Amino acid sequence: MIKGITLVRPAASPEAYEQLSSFFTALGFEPGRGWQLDGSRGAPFLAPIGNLEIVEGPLHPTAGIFIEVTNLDAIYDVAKGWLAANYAEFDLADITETTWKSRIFNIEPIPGHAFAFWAWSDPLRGKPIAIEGDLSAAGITFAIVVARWNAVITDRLLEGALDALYRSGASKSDIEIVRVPGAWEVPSAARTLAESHKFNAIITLGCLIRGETAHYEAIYNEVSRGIGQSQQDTGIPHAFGVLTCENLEQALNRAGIKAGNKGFEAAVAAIEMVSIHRKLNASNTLEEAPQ
Ligand code: DLZ
Repeated sequence: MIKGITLVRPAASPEAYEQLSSFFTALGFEPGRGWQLDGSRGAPFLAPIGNLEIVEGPLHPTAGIFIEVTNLDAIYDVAKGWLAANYAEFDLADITETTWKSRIFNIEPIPGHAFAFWAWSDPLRGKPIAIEGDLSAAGITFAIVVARWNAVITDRLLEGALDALYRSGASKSDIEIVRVPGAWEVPSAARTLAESHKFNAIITLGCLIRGETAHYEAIYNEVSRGIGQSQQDTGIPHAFGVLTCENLEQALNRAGIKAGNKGFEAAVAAIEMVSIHRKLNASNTLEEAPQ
């Protein structure tokens, strides 16, 4: 599965590194998790959508980096302000029309690093038709509640959940794992963690097997109700990773043997829901803001 694309721009000096970082921060890019290793360092800047485009025929005169924005004039003003703050003299060409129904401007914040910023002229063109969550877990805090009952299954669910979180950029220090005796205890631990407001999302993991649990229905109903209620009452996303299976074979299949790993899926859902909550809250705030 292709997950993302990273364009690497080597900075020729520490000053170039700092200046480019300052430029992209000023433009409102979301910073990613930086790194430092063996004399190298990296400062990632995240964009919600990326793609790799193969082009034949004449190319636009700038660099290969095209950054699509929603409000080109605002970005132009910020970019111009950044140049003015960093250089006594600078050259910034006006925004121009392209042949592909959009507007564009080129900028070289430091020599050798050229970027093109552009936006569709038709404001509805290229706009996503739905709000969707991003799958970056960087900067998100998670609590995972995992039942010890049927540990052969729940350990695999936990492994799957951690795999999803780490591969999506979560930090070890942002993940709290809480083990409870059985599925029955999952909702109360989940609720306590949610009410602590230390976590952006709760991931619940457990496994109920009908063949071995006479009061399976009673436990299942209460567990799902309790987790749902904690989510509703606290407003914090709770991902549901409690398996309800007919037998052990079915449980193993859902814990990574054949039918995916439901722990992994629950963790991905948690990441996505945190992002959706943030986007919905941001758009509500914008709508409520005075004009
Ligand atoms: C008691 C019990 C039974 C019979 N089966 C399961 C199960 O399949 N999965 C599970 O997670 N927990 C089970 N439990 C334990 C209860 O969830 C609970 O931990 C105990 O009843 C103690 O409150």
